[in-house]
Amino acid sequence: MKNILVVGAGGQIGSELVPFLRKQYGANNVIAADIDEDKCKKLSEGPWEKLDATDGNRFLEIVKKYKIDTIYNMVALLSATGEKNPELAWKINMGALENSLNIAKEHNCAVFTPSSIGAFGPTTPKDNTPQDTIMQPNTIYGVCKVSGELLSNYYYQRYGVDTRSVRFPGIISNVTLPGGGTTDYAVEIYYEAIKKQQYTCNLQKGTFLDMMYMPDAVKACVDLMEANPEKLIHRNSFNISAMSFDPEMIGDEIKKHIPEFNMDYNIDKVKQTIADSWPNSMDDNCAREEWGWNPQFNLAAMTIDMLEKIEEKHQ
Ligand code: AKB
Repeated sequence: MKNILVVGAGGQIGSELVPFLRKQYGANNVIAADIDEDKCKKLSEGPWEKLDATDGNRFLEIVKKYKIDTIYNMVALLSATGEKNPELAWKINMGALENSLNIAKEHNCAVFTPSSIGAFGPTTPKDNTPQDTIMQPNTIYGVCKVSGELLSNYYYQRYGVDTRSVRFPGIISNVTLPGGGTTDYAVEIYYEAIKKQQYTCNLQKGTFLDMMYMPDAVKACVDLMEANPEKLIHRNSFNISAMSFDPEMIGDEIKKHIPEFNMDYNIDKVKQTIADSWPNSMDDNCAREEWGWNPQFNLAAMTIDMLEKIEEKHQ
């Protein structure tokens, strides 16, 4: 049985990854850690700890206390927030990763860290973006993600740390809202559609980006960590995608269920520039071949589920 630590457990992915892991490995074997104590308390059906992941001593104390053998490092300032404070983004994103890797090296832990479509940049091929290609991002978030991929591969090759990672697209979910991401519109649109039947989108028509529904995202983390290491040619990091759409397509899909839904546009220049530098759609065949990546939700299935779940919460 594994002893798992999820750092950044209160975030958009962490808050759904923790319950998913607890179902699989038992509530007491999955420790939720976050800098925000209130967010930890929402995950109190198992052990939790307040942790600033950039504090190496406290991080180590928790790893020793629970005899941790697997770390899911979900700590990150997202792309748009990162541009507001690049120094802080580097400090948090790289600090949490460095601590995860160094502690893993000393205490023989496996490490999962998400990378992102943000690791790509304007010189990357945009359509069917290959697994191995040009990576010259021009956001601090992307710089951290590429550095993180390289550092994780280095720790695997040099010290034998079992590091694994995926390049997540925009993640759509209905439990915890994302904050400060470029792809956040694709979550907000569902809430506003239910509340006001109206949404003002901050990315323009024709901005195609890869996306994924949360149940596929949390399953991807665990499937990769459970994959046979002999089959892994890549490690940090695998392209994975479930769908690619632009704002108009998601709006049209919502209209099928809420005919009075109306959408207009007010472009956020920072987010639009970031989105324009990212792929339209990634090729995720390496993930499919090396560890069986196979997403279940497309835009139509996700839209039905999102609207149902948000509707339930509003009743
Ligand atoms: C963001 O928009 O910053 C994130 C991501 C795609 O990594 N959702």
